[in-house]
Amino acid sequence: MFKKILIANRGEIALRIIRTCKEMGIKSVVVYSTADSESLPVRFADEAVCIGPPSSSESYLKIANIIAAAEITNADAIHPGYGFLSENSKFSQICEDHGIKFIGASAAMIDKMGDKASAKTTMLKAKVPCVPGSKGLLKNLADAYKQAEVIGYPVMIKATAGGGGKGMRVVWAKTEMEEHWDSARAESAAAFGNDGMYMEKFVEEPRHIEIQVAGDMYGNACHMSERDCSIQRRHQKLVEETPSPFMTEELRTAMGDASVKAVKAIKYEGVGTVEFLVDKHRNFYFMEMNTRIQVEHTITEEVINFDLIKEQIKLAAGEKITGTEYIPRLHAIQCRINAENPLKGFIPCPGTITDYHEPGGHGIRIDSHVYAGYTISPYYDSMISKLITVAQTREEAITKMKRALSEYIIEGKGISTTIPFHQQLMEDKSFNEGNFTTKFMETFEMK
Ligand code: MV4
Repeated sequence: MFKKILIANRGEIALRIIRTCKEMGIKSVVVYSTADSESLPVRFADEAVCIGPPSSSESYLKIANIIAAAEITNADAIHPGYGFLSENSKFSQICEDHGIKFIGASAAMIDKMGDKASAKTTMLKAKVPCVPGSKGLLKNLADAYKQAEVIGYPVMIKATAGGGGKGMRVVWAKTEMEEHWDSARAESAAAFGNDGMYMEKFVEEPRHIEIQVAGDMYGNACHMSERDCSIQRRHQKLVEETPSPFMTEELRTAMGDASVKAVKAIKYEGVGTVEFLVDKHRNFYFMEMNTRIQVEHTITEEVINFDLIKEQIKLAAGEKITGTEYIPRLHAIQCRINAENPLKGFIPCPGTITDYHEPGGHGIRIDSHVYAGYTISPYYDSMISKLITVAQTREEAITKMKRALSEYIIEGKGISTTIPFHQQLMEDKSFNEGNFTTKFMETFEMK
């Protein structure tokens, strides 16, 4: 097992990883920018190394500084958390070249799954269901027209280097193809330095359901059931829950089996997530695979009573997967509490928290790094807390969430949070009926 892990991240996930390190008897080192010198990760880690100024590109993304910090402190592994360098193949490779274990996927695996068209080809070969579409990349505009006739409109053109919705267009009819082809390619080239595009049938009003998976270096793999992440806005998730209210025993078995097949086919090592689109007929299609721990891993942990960060560390150290069958018997919901104003289009509003009180009691979990006096920096994402409730049923988890939200006090000059949004959502009829798709937030209106 590792003796010392360097955490190349900040905020709640850095704290989350430090906590598991302590429980495993592993020393922790956190790197931080000057904006985070007063942060809880810096206080709670065994060691802390300042790696640069507030700007991410000069600190949390600065590979040379992070490697230097790992060498100075003699860390034998690096945990990248989520975001930042967690799915950066160059960083994964540099860690390996320095004899430091990257607690995440190998460079080759990140590249294989990061190119969406190639990931899809790999999944098709493994017999994982995918949205009908082009075989590999589109050659040119003429090819796009030709493929769309075969697939049938509406179609979607997607950037192979994409993710988070960038470089993606719906094409409803052939008259729209040329403008979308041009603008999607320009956007992809600017965002990713890669304008490779592929095409799929457009799945209308899908749900976003993902499967938590794990694999070890001996070819064993398992899944840990699903998370429903359909409540999102501009590709930012706001609420996640498990089980999905749309799930059936049959669908869970099918999606779980497909995900395990995927993990085995690519010889995946570590914890990961296989994302699917699910249409109204409960057909499911592979969308992408995430090779990192995700923000919403918490709800899975709650329903199966299992530490996913611990599993991730154990798998990186060469241990076998702990189990092969996880049967969730509880319901968990996570609300992301962001420093954003839901009445003003969710604009970020950083500032200093002067008054802070967390809800507590039975079935409540809060993953957060903030405290009274904490300043939310404009340099990083605006998430301040993850509020998770766990109960026997979905109805009880919602009731508990309403109760917890009503107790949550986060105040400070200029600070608004997404708490009022979550309160309204928990009262929403469609949400309570489990009747929602990825389009839900497009029509949701704050009162
Ligand atoms: C789709 C789709 C409909 N049909 N693909 C959005 C992010 C990117 N990774 C894939 N995305 C989508 N791909 C086909 N063939 C709809 C989306 C989509 C979406 C997916 C999941 C969650 C929220 C979404 C919001 C808008 C579009």
